[in-house]
Formats: sequence, C-alpha cells, structure tokens
Amino acid sequence: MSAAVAPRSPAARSAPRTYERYRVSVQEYVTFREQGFLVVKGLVSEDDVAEIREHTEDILYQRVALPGVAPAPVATPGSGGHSAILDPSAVEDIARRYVRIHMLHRHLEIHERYLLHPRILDVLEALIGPDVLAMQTMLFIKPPGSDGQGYHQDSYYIPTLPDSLCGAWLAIDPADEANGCMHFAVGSQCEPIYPDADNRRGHYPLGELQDLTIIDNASDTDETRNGLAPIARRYEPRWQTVPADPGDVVFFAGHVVHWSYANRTRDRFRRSFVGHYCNARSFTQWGGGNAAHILARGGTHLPYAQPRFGTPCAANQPRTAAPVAPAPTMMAAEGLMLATPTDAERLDPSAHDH
Ligand SMILES: O=C(O)CCC(=O)C(=O)O
Repeated sequence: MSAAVAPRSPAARSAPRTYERYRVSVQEYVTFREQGFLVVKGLVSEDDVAEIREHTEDILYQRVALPGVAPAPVATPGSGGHSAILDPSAVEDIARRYVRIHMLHRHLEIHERYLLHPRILDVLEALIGPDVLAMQTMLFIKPPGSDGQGYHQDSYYIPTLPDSLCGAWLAIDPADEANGCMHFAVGSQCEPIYPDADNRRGHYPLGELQDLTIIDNASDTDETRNGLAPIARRYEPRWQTVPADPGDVVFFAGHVVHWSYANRTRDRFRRSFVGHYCNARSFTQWGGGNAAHILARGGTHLPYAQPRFGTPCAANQPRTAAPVAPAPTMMAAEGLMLATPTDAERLDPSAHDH
C-alpha cells in the first residue's frame, strides 16, 4: 500500500508548531453557501499530514490500543515501519474493524489535537462562527475493497438548534474516484433534514413542513433502499465528485446530501480525518449535550467541555473581553425602530395633530 507523503523528520517532530492564520476569502464564504461545501487546498501542512498518517499506521500495526477494539492479527510492517504494506490476509480483517473509528478525541491526544487544528478552526470561525463547538471525530481508514457510505445528511445524525453543523474532512491519502472520494449534491444544502418514521432525532415538530417526506435507510449504499435517493437524484446535474490531495480539507454543511463509493482499488487506502462542529451558541443533546463538547473558538452562554488533553483552544485560554459596540439605532434590541426624524413623526400621533 502506498504512502504519498514522506514521514516527518525527527527535527520536524520535536519542533514547536506555529500556524499562520488562514483567512477565508469572501469568494470562499460564498462558495461554501452556494455549493454546500468548500475545498481548502493544502490547509494542513505536509508535516502534520505525515504525523496523522503515521498514527493510522500505529493503529493498523497495533502500536496503539483502541478502546473497544479487540486486537487483530498483526499486519506486516513495511520498510522503516512507515509505509502501509500489509499482509493481504490482514486487509480483510482491517476492513471489517477499521473502516471508520468514532470519537477517539476523547481517548487519544492526537485526535483532540487534529479536531482542534488551528487552521481548520480558522476556516470554521469564518464559515459557522465566530463561536465554534468541536463535537465529533471520525477516522476513516477505508482500506482497499471497503464499502462507501450512501446518500445522507449529517444534521440528521447530529441535530443542533439552530442548525449550524459543519463537517471538516481532512485528506490523509490522495482521494479520487477509484478509492472512494467524497461526492456532493450541490444545491441540496437548501433542503430540510428528512426525518425517519418516528422522527426519533426530533428534527421538526410534526407538521412543521406540511409536505416533508419521511425517509428511511439514509446512508445505505443500496440506492433502492436509501430513502434520500430521490432527493439526491433531483440534483443530479449538479453532482460533484471531489478528489482531494493530502492536506486538503473539505468543509461541508450539515444539510448537503453527500456520499462516497467503495474503495475499488487493490492497493490504496483512502484515509481521512473528519471533525464535526457547530456554532457554540446552538443547543444540542447529541453526544452528551453541549457540556460534553469542546469550546474551540469564541465564547458561548451555553455549557461546554475542556479538552481532556489540554490542546490550546478557546475553552482553556484566557478570555479577552471583546469591545462592546453600541447597538445601532436601526436594529435596537428593544423599543421602536426610530430611523429618521420622519419616522419619529410618523410614529408619534401628536405629530399629526394639527
Ligand atoms: O469519508 C467518507 O467516505 C464519508 C464521510 C462522510 O460522509 C461524513 O463524514 O459525513
């Protein structure tokens, strides 16, 4: 199995990391809203990608224990222990165990650090912030032959109110059509979330949208079973296949219908690290509620958690008091909107008393 980026040098490993702030452009902001997703090329450095790739190999070669995952037959390390050359007999077992591993940021420092990667948070701050709550991590190993994930909307799984969910998908390996890159139905970010029959995730009070279809089997790779297929197909002329290079990050909105196909290669992994975030002022009951998720940027009136491994982020940094601007007259929070003397006259009955 090939590794596209060289492992980090010992000097790079010990060097303190500094990150240049990434500043999102107006065009990127608009693209995110128009497409439902935004690719930021090379957002994460080669050194950082090499670190997380090495970590996936530590998982594959069982140099790191995972909570709740029983040890597998040991894979054969490649030269220098870095390239992911595997005993073919191990691949099937790995595919079964490690296609996707959830929530390791609550157990492993490195997952917390990549969930709170400063450059990823810079982008989120602009797209869904300024207050950002870091909620979820998934590490996709997706070895050769492993399945994809059928049409789905992430906010269906992770409800936030108001809904501000955003995924950040970091490519660890080159991802393309053959090894199962991401696909998006552009335009579907404007769709509501389609609930299942018992609306068990409580997205909408019943009847809020009069003609909302109930769907079942979101994420099913069988198109005939996946209830979101008719919605996805409606946008077919605007479907986009999104290949990515290591270090690229794909940001995608909670409502956009997206999917990935199987890894059809015989010898290439498709590894990626995915974080899910919302605006820190959205309420959520998911995953233990707001109090269980880390305040990554900004502030909030809602509860939040500290990062367990101390990764620097808003939760553990001293708050700098933001200057409070006086409320503009036009948008005054209370009382009448008195925009001009003419308006005042219009609103004052005595002004017409002549
Ligand atoms: O990486 C994939 O194959 C699917 C990822 C995805 O759909 C998600 O993170 O919501």
